[in-house]
Amino acid sequence: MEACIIGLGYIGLPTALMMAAHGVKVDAVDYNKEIISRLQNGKVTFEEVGLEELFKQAVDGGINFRNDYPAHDFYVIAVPTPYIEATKKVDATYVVRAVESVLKCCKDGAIIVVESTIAPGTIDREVRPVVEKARRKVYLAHAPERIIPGNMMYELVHNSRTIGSDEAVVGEKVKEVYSSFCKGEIVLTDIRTAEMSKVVENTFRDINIAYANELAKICRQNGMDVYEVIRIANKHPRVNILQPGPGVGGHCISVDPWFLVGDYPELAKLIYQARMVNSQMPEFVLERIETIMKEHDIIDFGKVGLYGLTYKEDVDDVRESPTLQLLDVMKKHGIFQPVVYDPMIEKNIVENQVHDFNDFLNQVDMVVVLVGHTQLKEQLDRLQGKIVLDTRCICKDSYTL
Ligand code: SAJ
Repeated sequence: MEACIIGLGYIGLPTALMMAAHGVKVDAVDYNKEIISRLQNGKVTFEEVGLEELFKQAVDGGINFRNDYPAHDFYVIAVPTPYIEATKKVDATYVVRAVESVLKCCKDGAIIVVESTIAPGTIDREVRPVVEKARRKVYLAHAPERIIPGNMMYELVHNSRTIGSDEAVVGEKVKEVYSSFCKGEIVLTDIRTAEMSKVVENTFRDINIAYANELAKICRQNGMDVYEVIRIANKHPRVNILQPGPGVGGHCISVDPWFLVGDYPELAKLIYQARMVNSQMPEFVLERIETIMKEHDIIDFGKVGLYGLTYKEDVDDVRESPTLQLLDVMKKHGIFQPVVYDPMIEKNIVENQVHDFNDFLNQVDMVVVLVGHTQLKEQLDRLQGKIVLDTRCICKDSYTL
């Protein structure tokens, strides 16, 4: 079996490596020369448990990293699909460009699988016309990914997957390639259903988190412990409320629901409200910080430290991170930037960022825990003597949301 994976980001790279490690002959393509040269030099491009080990297996399996698009009969496109801020609709430009490039080099009868998350109907509206214009005989499919950063290696192998295609025989062919490594159930359906089910999954999670966040605000007003309330409610066999937090980040849950809002503004009311609740959490965190500062007569934001810059624990991804959202909110309010520290981030990406935990602790009187990295969980005693606002429920005897 052969496959060409296009776009070696958070999804494309592990997928390419997984296939190559399981006997598929893989060409792994990215137009970014820096990424390719890094991979060719034996270095992975982001941190994920088990990724380096998988990388070695893929190299042993003969994976080929390249900038150009080779002739193949099986392509997987895993490029970014941002949303357009003004319209809330999906921006499928990268997918369309990748398909255009594939159409110039692919073999007749090739299968082009789009893995990138797209709004329902995107393939019909934006990809098919490109194929028709090129007058090439190719088959389209959609195989949205489901893996969660932090547990990618396990989930790539064990999660169930969905494959949407126009003809069952194409779906079977795609299934055969994914079955090289995927032990989960592979469900075949049509393209629109596959597009919709992916967006629906992430929207479900966003709505559930919004419920937890709204409960946090209600409980705060009434002086109740939201974590205890949720813990008890979840004892009900059909209740499973998620956890409140400082906001929802990452490139999936904070983005995909917008695709439905953008396409169905009159219908997607609940989805819109959930997005608003979650995106207003940084404002709520700021209010909590200010209340606690007042209680302790802290007037200088330079004495406040934000722990965590990534969008969630133990990843090095800062896309749409609640901390960055909070810093934006602070800037809007004209607040001097507090000290920021994240053990997972080596580069300087914000002002007043320090790179040493001791430095961080020495500079601040108050610590706002925005991400529950294992690094902190393993040494919570280091926070002793600090005023702590814990938005992730990992510390005892601290202020909470
Ligand atoms: N969060 C909370 N409370 C919770 C759970 C999460 O505030 O109880 C926050 C996190 O801190 C983070 C954000 O939500 O800021 C999203 O994190 P996440 O761990 O829920 O999800 P992602 O974005 O890392 O991955 C999601 C997953 N989707 C679902 O669980 C339905 C993953 O399976 C998808 O593959 C991924 O989106 C994707 O790429 O679409």
